[in-house]
Amino acid sequence: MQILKGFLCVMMAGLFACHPSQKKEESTSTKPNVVVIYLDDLGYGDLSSYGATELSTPNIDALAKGGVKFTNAYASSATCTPSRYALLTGVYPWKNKNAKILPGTAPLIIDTAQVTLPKMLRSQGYQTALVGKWHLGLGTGYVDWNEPISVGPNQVGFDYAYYMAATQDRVPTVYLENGVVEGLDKNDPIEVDYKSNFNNQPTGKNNPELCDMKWHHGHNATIVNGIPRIGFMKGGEAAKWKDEDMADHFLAKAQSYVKAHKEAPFFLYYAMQQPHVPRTPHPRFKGKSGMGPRGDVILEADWCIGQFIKTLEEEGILDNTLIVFSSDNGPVLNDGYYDDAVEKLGKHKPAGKLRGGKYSLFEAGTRVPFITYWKDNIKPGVSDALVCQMDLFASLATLLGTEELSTDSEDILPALLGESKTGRKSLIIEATTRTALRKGDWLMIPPYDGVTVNEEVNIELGNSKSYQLYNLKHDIGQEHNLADSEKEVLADMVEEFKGIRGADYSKTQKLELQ
Ligand code: NG6
Ligand code: CA
Repeated sequence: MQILKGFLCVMMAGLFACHPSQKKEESTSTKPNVVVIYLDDLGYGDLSSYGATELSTPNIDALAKGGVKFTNAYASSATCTPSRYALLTGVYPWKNKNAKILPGTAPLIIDTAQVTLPKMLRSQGYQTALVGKWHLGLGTGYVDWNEPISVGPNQVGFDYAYYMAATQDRVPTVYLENGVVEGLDKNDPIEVDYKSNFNNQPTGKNNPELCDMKWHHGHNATIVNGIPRIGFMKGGEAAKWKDEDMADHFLAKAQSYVKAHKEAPFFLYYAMQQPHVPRTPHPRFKGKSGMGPRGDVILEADWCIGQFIKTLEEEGILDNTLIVFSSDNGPVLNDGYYDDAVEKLGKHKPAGKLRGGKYSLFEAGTRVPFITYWKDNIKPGVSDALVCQMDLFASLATLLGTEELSTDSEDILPALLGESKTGRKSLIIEATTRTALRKGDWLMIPPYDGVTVNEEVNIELGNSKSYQLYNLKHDIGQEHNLADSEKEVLADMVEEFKGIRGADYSKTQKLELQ
């Protein structure tokens, strides 16, 4: 169909104007490379291009200035695994009961038969790669870290994958390349367990004197590089990563990948680890933000992005590369370690004007920086179109002229290219299995019985025993619940929510609409 449309456009050129995104097909002789730069726990207010005054992020700001900066863009969830699941599959994460924060030993949660973003791109002639954080599970049950691991990223669409299994704060603290632990000494095998310790090895809980970084909550098991982690790990000494080098390490892998694959179109999912805990800036960045390690690693990430873009430029491929920048969920300060993130915050507001943070159904949980950049191909500007990371799948499929796929992903290509300010009409957002509906300017949160504040991280979760309804256009800080005064809007949204959530809707409801 798309090919036919393209053909007609060529035939009728000069007579009728084509739809702008169809014109794009003809004007771009080759398929653009696609790079998704995905940060971990970066908040809506953490970039100078998004209003931060206490931190300067010039390299990301340059993308925002030369591309489209979105102000109403969402990760599908307020935590990592579900957001990444949605990004890569185009499917709402609450449809998969396993799409929740995973331990390092969890099995792969993407079905190997499922269509995925990298598989779709591969079918269009792309080479596909992951560099960075995975956190979508590996293997089918028990994982032997000393043998090649199948299944993982390579079985769901990535030709090449260089990654950490879960998070920096979870064991195993090693890099994997295409399912094989890098640098492993076979005489020092790795064992990982999330329930019990190995032979009374030191832990954060029992041996605080061995920790260079102090844990606040969780994070009290095996100590690696002076940092207590989640989970127990034994062996694998030679393979362990150096936390302070991680940013440089992933950058070098991303750079060498693009240099080696620049001849054919490539898709690179560059999943950076900052500013997730433990925050371990390279010494070059230590103390540079005046805000402690959280600020320092944001500056480090910005520098890495600058270096990466320089590589695209030097290789002569920047103008044929579509870059999408975003974050997997909103910000958190104390996520389990004492690292001065709270104490040295000063006037900085990681969530900007938004309420809540990571783990929250309030806006700061899921509304994140989102930038599209494609030199000379995207009309720069600021867009308030409602978009979700999950929509990249259908939008890129349209860009490449393939058949539409039946997923939750919506084609918002004209918005992503800066040609239109129209995005989605509505979106379900999720925070640790609780869901809410965004529609137009409105956000409706159904009643949830749970605690209203997660005291450990000091973040409001968005729970209330009553319905909440906010007009985000006039009340971005979600201070005024209009559920009582805007009954029609509420009823309409509850109806739509029921339709989308189906049977799950009743399970999550504690109170009926009055
Ligand atoms: C939580 C961890 C938190 C972080 C998060 C995952 C504790 C107490 N907290 O369980 O530190 O690792 O999981 O973050 O262990 S995410 O960005 O990958 O979703
Ligand atoms: Ca995250």
